[in-house]
Amino acid sequence: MTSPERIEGHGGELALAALRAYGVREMFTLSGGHVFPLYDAAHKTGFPLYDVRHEQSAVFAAEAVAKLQRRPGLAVLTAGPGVTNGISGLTSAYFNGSPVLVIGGRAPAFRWGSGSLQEIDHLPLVAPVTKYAATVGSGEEIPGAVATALTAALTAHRGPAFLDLPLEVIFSATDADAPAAPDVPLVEPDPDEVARAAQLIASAERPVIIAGSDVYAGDAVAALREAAETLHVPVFTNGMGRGALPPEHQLAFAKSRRTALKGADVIAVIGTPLDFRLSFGDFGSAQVVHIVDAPTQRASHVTPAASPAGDLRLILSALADYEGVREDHADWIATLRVAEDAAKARDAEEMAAETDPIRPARVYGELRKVLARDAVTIGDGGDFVSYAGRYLEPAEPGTWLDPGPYGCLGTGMGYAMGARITYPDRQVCVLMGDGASGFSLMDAESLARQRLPVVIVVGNNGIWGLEKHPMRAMYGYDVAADLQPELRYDDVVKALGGAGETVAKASDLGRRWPEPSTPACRTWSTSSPTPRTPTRGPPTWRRGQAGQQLWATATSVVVRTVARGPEETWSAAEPFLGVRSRGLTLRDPRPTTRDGRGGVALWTDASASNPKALCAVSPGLGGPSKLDRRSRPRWPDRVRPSGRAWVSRDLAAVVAGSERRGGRRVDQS
Ligand SMILES: Cc1ncc(C[n+]2csc(CCOP(=O)(O)OP(=O)(O)O)c2C)c(N)n1
Ligand SMILES: [Mg+2]
Repeated sequence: MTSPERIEGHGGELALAALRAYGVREMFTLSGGHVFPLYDAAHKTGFPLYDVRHEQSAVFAAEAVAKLQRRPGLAVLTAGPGVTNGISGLTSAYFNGSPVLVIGGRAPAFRWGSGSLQEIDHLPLVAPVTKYAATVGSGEEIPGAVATALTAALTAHRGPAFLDLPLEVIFSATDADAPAAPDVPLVEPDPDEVARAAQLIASAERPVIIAGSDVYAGDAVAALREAAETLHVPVFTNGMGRGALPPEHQLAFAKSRRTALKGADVIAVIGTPLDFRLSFGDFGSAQVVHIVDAPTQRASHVTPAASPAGDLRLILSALADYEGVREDHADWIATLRVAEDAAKARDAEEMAAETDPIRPARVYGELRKVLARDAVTIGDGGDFVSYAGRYLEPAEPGTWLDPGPYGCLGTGMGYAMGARITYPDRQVCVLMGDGASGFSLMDAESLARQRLPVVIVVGNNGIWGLEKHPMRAMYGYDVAADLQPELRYDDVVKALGGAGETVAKASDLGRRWPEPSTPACRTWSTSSPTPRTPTRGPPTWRRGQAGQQLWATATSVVVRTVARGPEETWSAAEPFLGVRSRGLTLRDPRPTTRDGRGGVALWTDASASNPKALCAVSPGLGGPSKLDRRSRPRWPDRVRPSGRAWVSRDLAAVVAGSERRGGRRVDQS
C-alpha cells in the first residue's frame, strides 16, 4: 500500500483488496495458470481458498455461501473452459437471485485473435445470465470494476456478476485507487402500493401468504413473521423461504397448500416469482398480491391486484404496522389447520412404512429423527428430492438449499462445500439422486481432502426416475433412463477418501447416522424406486384442426406444454408446468419455440371429484381414458386460443388453437 487512498500490487492483489472490502471471505476455484495471481494474493495474506474437481462445483459453492450468508460468494475460474464449465452455476445463481461473482482468467489482450491458449470472449456467453459482465482493461481499473460488479450483484434484485482479467492485466503490477466503502442502493417501495397490498390482505376473508427465497435473501424473515401475525394470515413457503416460520407456529402451513389455494380469496406471493411452481400466478378467482424486491421482478404475464416492489424488509414492516380494519381470519385458519393435520397424519404413516425396497418417505421419516433443528439439508436429484421437499420440514430459515427454478442437477457437492464452510459445527446433509450424483460426486474428494465433512444420502433407485416414468407414460417405453442398479456410490466415496456404507433395511437408517464431526463423507445407498406407472403403448401424434377438442375421463392430473419445433417435429418442453386438482387447467397459449410457434397442450386426467373435465389423457398415465361424448366442456373464459391446433389421437390432447373463443368437438379418428 502506498497510501490509504492508493493500493499497489499485481492484478490479483488489487482484486483481492476490493473483494475483501465487499465482504468476500473465501475463494472457490479449480487451478488454472491464467488466474495464478489471485491465488498468490490469497496465499500471501491467508485468504481462504478451496478447490474443486469441476468448475461448476466452485460456482455452486460460491452460490451456497451467498445464499446462506447473504453476502457475495466468489468463484475464480480459469480462461476458456474454466469459465464455460461454470456457466450452469452462473445461470442457477441468476435464476436464484444469488450475489455470486465469477472472476475469469482471459487470454492476453495484446495478442487477441492470434490463437492464444484458451482464448475466447466470455462476455457474449455470460452476459444473458449475469447482471453485470465486463473485461477489465487495465490494472488500475481492477478495484473499481470489482466494486461495480459486486454492487450490481448485491443490489436487489440480486444476481451474479462476471469479470475477466486479461493475462497481462492480472499479472502486471500497478497502483490504483483503493476501493470505496460498499454502497448498495436500497430500492424504496411506493407507499401507496404497499398500503393497497396491506388493505387487500387485511380485508380478505381467506388470505394466504406464500413466501419465497427473497424473503430470506432480503433479511426480511422477522418482518414477514410480524406482518403475518399482525394481519393474521396463514403462511406457506418455498425455496429459501422454508423455515421462515417455525413449523409449530400457529400460522405456519405446509401440507394444506392445495386447500389453501383453492379456497383463498387473496393470495400474497412474497419474494418469489409467479412461475411454474405457483401455477404461473393463475389462482382461479383469487386476487393476487405480488410483493417483490425490485420492479424487474413484477410478473409480466399476470396483472396482480397490487404489486409493491422494493426492499422486502421495508414492505413487510409496513404491513406489520397496518392499523386499518382487518377481517377475522380465525375460521379460515382453523379450516386449513384441519386439512394440515390430516395431511400430516397421512405423511406420518408413510414415513413409518416398512417396505422393501425402502421408500423415500421412510428415508425422510428416519432422517427427521436424527437431523437437528438447525441442520442444513441440500436437495440434488429428481423424485428423491421431490419427496424431501414434501417430508422434510425445515425448522429454521436458511437451512434448506435446492437448485431453484433453473432445476440444474449437480449442485450437491458444491452447495455442501459452501454450507459446511458457512456452518462448521452444524449437520450438513445432501440428499442426492443416484443420477444427480454423477455430476458432482467426484467432489467428495475435494470435501474429504479439505476436511469438510458432510453426509450424503443417495436415493439409489438405479434410474433417472423423474424422466423414466414420464417417458414410459408418454411413449410406453423409455430410453436413456437407466443407471446401473445398486451401484455402490458409498464405495465411490470411500475410494475418494470419505466413508460409506449401504443401508438396505429401513430400520437401519436411523441407527447409522454418522457423528457430525466425522471428518469424511458418508454415503447411504438406499433403494427408493418410485412406483412404476402402468403403460398402454405409445401415443401417436397427428396434426389437428384449429379449435378441435377431445375429452375423456381419468384419474390424475398432469399438465405439459408441447412445443412444435421448427423442423415440424414434436418435442416436450417445460414438463410439469403444474399439477391441478381441478380437472382442467388450460394455460394461455404462449410461444414455446424460438420461432414463436408452438402451443399449449394438455393432458390431464380429471380428479375423482371432477371426472368429466376436459382431458387429454396419456395412455401411459394409467386410469380410465374413455372418451366422454356426453358432457360438453367449454374453453374457460380466460383462454383465447390462437394459432393452430395439434391433436394426438391417442392422447386426446387438447391444444390451444383458433382465434375463436370456444372450440369445436370432433370425434377421435
Ligand atoms: C443438468 C441437468 N440435466 C438433466 C436434467 C433433467 N432431469 C431432471 S430430474 C432428472 C432425473 C434425476 O434422477 P436422479 O438424480 O437419479 O433422481 P430420481 O428422480 O431417480 O430420484 C433429470 C435427468 C436436469 N434437471 N439438469
Ligand atoms: Mg435415481
